[in-house]
Amino acid sequence: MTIKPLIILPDPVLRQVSNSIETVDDEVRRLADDMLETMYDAPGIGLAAIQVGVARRMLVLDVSRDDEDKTPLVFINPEIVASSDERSVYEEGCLSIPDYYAEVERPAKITVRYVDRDGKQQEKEVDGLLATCVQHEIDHLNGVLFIDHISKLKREMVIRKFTKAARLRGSKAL
Ligand code: GNR
Ligand code: NI
Repeated sequence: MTIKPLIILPDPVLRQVSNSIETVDDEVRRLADDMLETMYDAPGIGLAAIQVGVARRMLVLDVSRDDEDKTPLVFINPEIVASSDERSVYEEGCLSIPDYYAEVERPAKITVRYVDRDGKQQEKEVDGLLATCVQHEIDHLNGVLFIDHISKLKREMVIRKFTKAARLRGSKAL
């Protein structure tokens, strides 16, 4: 297993729309394992393939608490097939936008249809932090970031700050 480098804002790769996965083969399962290792190392509670530069529709999640057993989840070609009218607000962060957090409102409960790592179609109703996280990750598969759900002023401030930081990194030839 391999920890892969994370793609950071404002890298345009994060705006790519990812491609559906035709068959769940060993290569796809290896990518899932690498993504889980990368997510646990970060540490984070979710990761979309595009965050490690792979434009394929797969995400991994683990929202278990530190005092609970690990619960790694792999969703391939996930689709939201139902959303509650009830909303919930969470303070979100993103491994591709390090150290920036903001409140985002999303449906509190969703039903997600996906293919699992054995290639079997599944459907799951999720709520709480897991529902927020699945929606955050599916956004990534569509080139959408959580800062797209906050005010334009805040979003432009964040993008400006990360663009400046990327320029500095470049000039130091790291
Ligand atoms: O680690 C993460 N934490 C988080 C917290 C609240 C809402 C969403 C997330 S996802 C994030 C990891 C990440 O960037 N996934 O794309
Ligand atoms: Ni993210």
